[in-house]
Amino acid sequence: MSAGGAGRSVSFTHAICRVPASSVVDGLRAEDRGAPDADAFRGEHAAYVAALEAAGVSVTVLDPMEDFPDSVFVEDPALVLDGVAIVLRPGAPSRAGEAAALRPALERHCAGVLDLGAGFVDGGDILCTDDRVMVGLSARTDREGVAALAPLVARFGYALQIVDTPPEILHFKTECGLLEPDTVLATPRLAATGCFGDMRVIETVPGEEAAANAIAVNGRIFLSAGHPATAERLRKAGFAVVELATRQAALVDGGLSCMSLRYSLGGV
Ligand code: CIR
Repeated sequence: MSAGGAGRSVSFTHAICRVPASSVVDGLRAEDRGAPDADAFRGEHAAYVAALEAAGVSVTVLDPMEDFPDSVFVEDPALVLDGVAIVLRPGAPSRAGEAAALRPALERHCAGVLDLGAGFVDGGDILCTDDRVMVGLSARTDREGVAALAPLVARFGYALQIVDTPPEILHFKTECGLLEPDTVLATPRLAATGCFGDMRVIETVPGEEAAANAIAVNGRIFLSAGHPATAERLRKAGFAVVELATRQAALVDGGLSCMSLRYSLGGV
């Protein structure tokens, strides 16, 4: 039997994605290693959408938004819990408008829409288990935002845990991803902080830290391609690994979790 389990943190009926805009060449990045190629990015994105569909997810693919170079990273302006969207307040000024721009789609496709009232929170700083919402404080997510988020997640029966993201990491989930409701993949650096408590932690293999931003979807683990030793480690642990190219997304500090809002309708 393969690992993967079931539960609201790893089982999804629906997802929302957005096609990369041509303006993604101007996407934010901590270090300039060259601009992504927009056509190649769209190719990687199409393969990502196809992988979600192959895992049984019904995917809504939104049109590109040229005004927002980073809008392909649809995870950051919203969080969906039990089918209900929470419109967040992204911490990068160039991304703030993505939240309002995404709202109509959330109204159309989710079971309800709530709003974060204050502060800043990026979805990339949020990792949900079945019973806990872990939020990493970062350059994009502040205490005021987390305080505003706390009563919203409580409505859905989640406890909220605040985590200090190491300062050199963009988002908390840049260096971790949920594999099963009680198991994470994490870099040794993030695991060493002790933030995962009694969860089972599988570490990325040294030199393959960029593999950490994996996602679990209906019994499959989507893993960034080009990290063979970590893929092997996961397969040996019983996970069904699907490797997906993220070369273009990585040039603008993006990965697998960022490119979809995954959720369930109808009480999975
Ligand atoms: C940014 O800096 O906001 C984008 N270039 C990358 C966002 C990646 N999102 C994520 O990790 N959730």
